Amino acid sequence: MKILEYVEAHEKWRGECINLIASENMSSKTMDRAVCSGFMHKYAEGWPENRYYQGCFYVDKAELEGNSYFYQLFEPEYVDLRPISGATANIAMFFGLTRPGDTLISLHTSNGGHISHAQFGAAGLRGLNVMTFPYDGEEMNIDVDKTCEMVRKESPRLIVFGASLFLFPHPVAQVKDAAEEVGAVIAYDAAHVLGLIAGKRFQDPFGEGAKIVTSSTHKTFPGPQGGVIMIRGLAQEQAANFQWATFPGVVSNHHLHHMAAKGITAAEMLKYGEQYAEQILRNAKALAEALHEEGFTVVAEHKGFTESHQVALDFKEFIGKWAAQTLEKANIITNKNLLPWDPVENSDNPSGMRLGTQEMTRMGMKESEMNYIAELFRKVILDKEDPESVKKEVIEFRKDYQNVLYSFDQDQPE
Ligand code: DSN
Repeated sequence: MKILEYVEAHEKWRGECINLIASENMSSKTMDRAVCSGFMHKYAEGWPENRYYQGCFYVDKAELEGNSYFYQLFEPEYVDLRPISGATANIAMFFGLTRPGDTLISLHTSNGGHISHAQFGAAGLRGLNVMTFPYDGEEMNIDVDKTCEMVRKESPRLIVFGASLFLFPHPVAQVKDAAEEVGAVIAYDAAHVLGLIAGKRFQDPFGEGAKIVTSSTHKTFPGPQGGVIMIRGLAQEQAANFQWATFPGVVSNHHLHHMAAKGITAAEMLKYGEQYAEQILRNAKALAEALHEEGFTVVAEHKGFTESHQVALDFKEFIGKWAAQTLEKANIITNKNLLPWDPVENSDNPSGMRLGTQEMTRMGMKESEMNYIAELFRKVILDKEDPESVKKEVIEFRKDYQNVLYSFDQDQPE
């Protein structure tokens, strides 16, 4: 049996890599302790202090305390840490708030929308009629006027903001009036930007008009793989349907170890979130500017490239796959990405690449390190240097960034 060897080899290799996948992060040792704990293999169906199983005395305390940190960070009226992924949270939302045949407006996957919002994903499985936001590729954002027109004409049940390619805040506040006129509920999938919202450095979805925020918990919010649902201002009947849809609808037993870890991460974000989010954004700007200086086409130059953790590169030819694979040989981990102007049939080999600074920021990198990373990109992609020789530089460089910052680890002895 070699599985443990593979796990250990993976940890060693990825610890020697520059990771720029925008949907990943590193957990603190404090959080790891909760994940690899006795909570992992126990049952607690139901609500804290109202369970279907005995033996939940400490689980209840952990869940209530974890919830309290989410209340402090995001100020919802109700929080539920039980969804086991962001997609599960979205499925609960679709079952709780819509019926088959209802119309949903969400972002097309070509424009960076998430698969769970798509006709071919969870929304379609619920039988929804999925319409997609009119999108402005130049602005890399939803077209407000055309969207308001669409909302007034189509009377959707649900409008879902949020994206996987997410450079700029979405126009939640600008669409709110049109949504209210037709009785549509605004939801916001914060998966990519939950940590930035926790750090008060992105938009405020509830303040701008969303009544539901769903999210995964392991991207800019550096928790365990998992999901969360929060609601504020939803009608009582809708809120009750929604809670039912979560449990017993799409979750039977939630993953107690991940629930505890989400709470620990929220406590870390209460203490360090603002500093962390600020540095993520500074690093994203610095990386975008440095890549531009090195000769790359960075998307949305006229808008300052980015206001999130992400940077998008446009190679101007269909080399996204080659670029990602070649960078991997140099121990630089990225993902190819479809850009709004790419033909959908090129999704396997698009012209773009999406980068995220959240993980390397958590490992202690700042603006000067972003400049160095841009140089490495130039060597591998533009100068076509041997990736194996760049890899040696990356391994050496990465040795100085091995501790998880903005976390309780820094408060504790090794
Ligand atoms: N597919 C993930 C991403 O990388 O953005 C979101 O679930």
